[in-house]
Amino acid sequence: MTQAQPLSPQAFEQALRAKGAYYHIHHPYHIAMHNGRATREQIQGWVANRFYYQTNIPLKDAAIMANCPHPEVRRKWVQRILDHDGFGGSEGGIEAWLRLGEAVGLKREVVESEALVLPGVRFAVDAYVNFARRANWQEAACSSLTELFAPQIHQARLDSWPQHYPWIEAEGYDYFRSRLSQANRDVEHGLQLALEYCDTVEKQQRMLEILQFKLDILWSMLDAMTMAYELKRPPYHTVTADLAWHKTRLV
Ligand code: AHQ
Repeated sequence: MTQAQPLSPQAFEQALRAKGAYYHIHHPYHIAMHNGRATREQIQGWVANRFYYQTNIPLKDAAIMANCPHPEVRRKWVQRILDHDGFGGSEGGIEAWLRLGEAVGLKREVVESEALVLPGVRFAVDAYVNFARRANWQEAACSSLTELFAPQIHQARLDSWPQHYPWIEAEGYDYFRSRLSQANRDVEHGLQLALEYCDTVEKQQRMLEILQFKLDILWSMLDAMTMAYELKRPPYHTVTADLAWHKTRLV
């Protein structure tokens, strides 16, 4: 039996891109938002829950930097933290997301409180941050490659939401616009790292599994939101109408 050979960089890139079939753009929650079938509560719930994902991206990226011994990589990677936290005169993506919250009718303090963050969303996001803390920096860096598919989803929102949801204030869309260029820049670096690092069959197969793990994170977040905001079955709904789940980071 001949030892399987690793895919060429071009073929491995195609294998990574083929994972786009599982991107959360295909999730029914996203399709409903795109087609104008989402209610105000479902949009608000999505914005309030995705805030937890956004605020954890800099923690994830800082964990990668903490594990990466190469200044030339860190010099590029640090930009991701600045994109979200802001720097100099630039407000950053987290502030832009809070403005998206206000644009969909949520008070800043309600979004910042994380009181609306569903347990399933918190678990999925925390799994991403904890993976970045424990995996080697190359694997953690390449887990961001779901962004191969992100420009399409941001553009889709910009193309469809304004006509479907005239009640959303236009300032709220700044975040999606900012990601169109930032995601493309991120992907260029992430893909270069992945194609350099994944030079064996084992590394290539493991990286495809890692990308599927990240796709599962994004899909599972929307599953939790579906239960709460579409099926009206938030955690403990048979016990109380209160937001009874835990709301703090415990480790
Ligand atoms: O707004 C998003 C973002 O800042 C990032 C960072 C990147 C990562 O490091 O994993 N992934 C990501 C994503 C963002 N937005 C998501 C969306 O649907 O709006 C897409 C998501 C991604 O594809 O991973």
